[in-house]
Amino acid sequence: MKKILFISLINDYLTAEKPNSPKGTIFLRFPSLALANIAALTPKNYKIKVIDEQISPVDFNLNPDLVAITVNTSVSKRAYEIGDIFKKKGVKVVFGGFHPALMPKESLKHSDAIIIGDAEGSWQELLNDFEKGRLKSKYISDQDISLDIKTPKWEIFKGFGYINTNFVETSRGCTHNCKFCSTSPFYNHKHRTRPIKDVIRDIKKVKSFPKKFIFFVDDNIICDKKYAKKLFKALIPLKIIWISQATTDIGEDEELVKLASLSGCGGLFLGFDSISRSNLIDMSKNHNKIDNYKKTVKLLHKYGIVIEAGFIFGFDNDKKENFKETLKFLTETEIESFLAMYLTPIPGTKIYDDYKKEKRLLTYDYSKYDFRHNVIKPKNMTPEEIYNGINWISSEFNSKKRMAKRTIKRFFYFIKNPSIKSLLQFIGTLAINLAFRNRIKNLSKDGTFPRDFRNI
Ligand code: B12
Repeated sequence: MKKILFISLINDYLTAEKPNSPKGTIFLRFPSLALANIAALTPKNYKIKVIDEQISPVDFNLNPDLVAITVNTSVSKRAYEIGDIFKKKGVKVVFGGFHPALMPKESLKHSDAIIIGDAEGSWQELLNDFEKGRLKSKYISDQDISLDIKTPKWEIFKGFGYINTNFVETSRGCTHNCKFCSTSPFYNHKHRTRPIKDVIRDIKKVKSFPKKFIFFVDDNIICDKKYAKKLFKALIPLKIIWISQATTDIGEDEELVKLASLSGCGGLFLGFDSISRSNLIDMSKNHNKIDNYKKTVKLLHKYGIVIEAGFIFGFDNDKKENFKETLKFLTETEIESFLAMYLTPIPGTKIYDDYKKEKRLLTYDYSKYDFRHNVIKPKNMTPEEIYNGINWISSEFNSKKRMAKRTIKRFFYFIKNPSIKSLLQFIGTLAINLAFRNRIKNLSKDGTFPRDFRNI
């Protein structure tokens, strides 16, 4: 029986939480759905062993026949190290995920084969070739095939102690073309949806408690609004509570928001990204209409949906003043949670090429390309100013006073509208706010939240 070693890695930022082990770190550990999917595609005559470096480091004394690693940009450096060591030992190494697809040449220097795109459709072919000793260097999956996905094999993570493995996909990709996003080029700017009956099948098979709580990992769950409405209608009888990610144009369609809420949507991560129109135009983020931002938040709140707002800083039109204006927007709209990220040109995207050409990249160390380090020279700020600005806005938003106000508001919402969903929203808001505060408290002592640009 051939042995395959599946590996999922952890980026520098998350690893940084380990040594001091702030309370709650365990809640931030999530399993790799990619590996659970690939395991479901692997024939029974293979023995699978899984290592997740969030839990234990790779054991190089293991002697697998094949090593398969899922690789995003910020973990690519570690993937290369591991690939090199196993290759030296004569073990075949395969990479899949965003980074090898976007940077194939570089990735192949540290692996024997890469899969570009979905594992579905290519993994079986790769294993056949491997058995015959004829591994090709590239396997490219067809982005036009329907999303006929098997139920993920969550059993491979037995004993790993993840709090929640209730991850389900309803679609892949996104048709928008925001210049800084790597999802769009990875999926050839296409969006594919799964048959709704398969989504329901997978929801019914999730393993973690509470089984009614689902994370839809789609990049943009409302990318195809017609499909989303059909899906939400079909979810209503299941009485689940779910969270996901969506674009801000959800606020332009009240019926969609209402159906999302009725189907159990408790919270959405929304990429507002900037409150500067010129930044959004520069980044081709045309679906974000600043004039509608407040209306969108109001509408989601009307239907009891909690918001995590994602904002990116470092765009060419960003000035120091943007931090204050953004905080004003967050305060006025009473958004529950906020994530500030550094503009990060992901290798393999157009914006990366532009920054490289303009000599505005401060480092080529991809472990810093995790949206938590500043890796660019901003146009209208110094690296120090952007660092201080992100620290300031994160600390202000997570001040004791603001945090208390937000959680008390959710508590009264729960009292007025008692339900499991509103209770979970209250607990969720409290937990996410405490987690952010905890990070700031624990990590800012050595300047690690957000990571000090001087460390790079
Ligand atoms: C869930 C999620 C997380 C979870 C991760 C859980 C985990 N252990 O994997 C959490 C919240 C922890 C997380 C953290 C981060 N994330 Co995240 N995350 C996602 C999200 C929303 C879904 C990922 C997912 O499960 N997709 C479904 C699976 C099935 O798809 P997949 O992983 O792409 O795998 C398919 C193919 O790529 C391929 N494949 C993948 N790996 C392999 C390996 C082999 C061997 C083979 C054959 C095939 C193969 O086959 C799979 C299909 O079956 C995506 C957005 C998205 N929709 O993709 C962002 C995304 C992956 N995350 C991203 C980022 C930036 C991060 C963070 C750096 C954020 C941060 N600042 O901390 C960290 C990095 C975490 C790390 N491991 O180091 C970016 C990655 C960009 C990039 N180019 O690297 C994405 C694309 C978001 C975005 N739009 O920018 N994330």
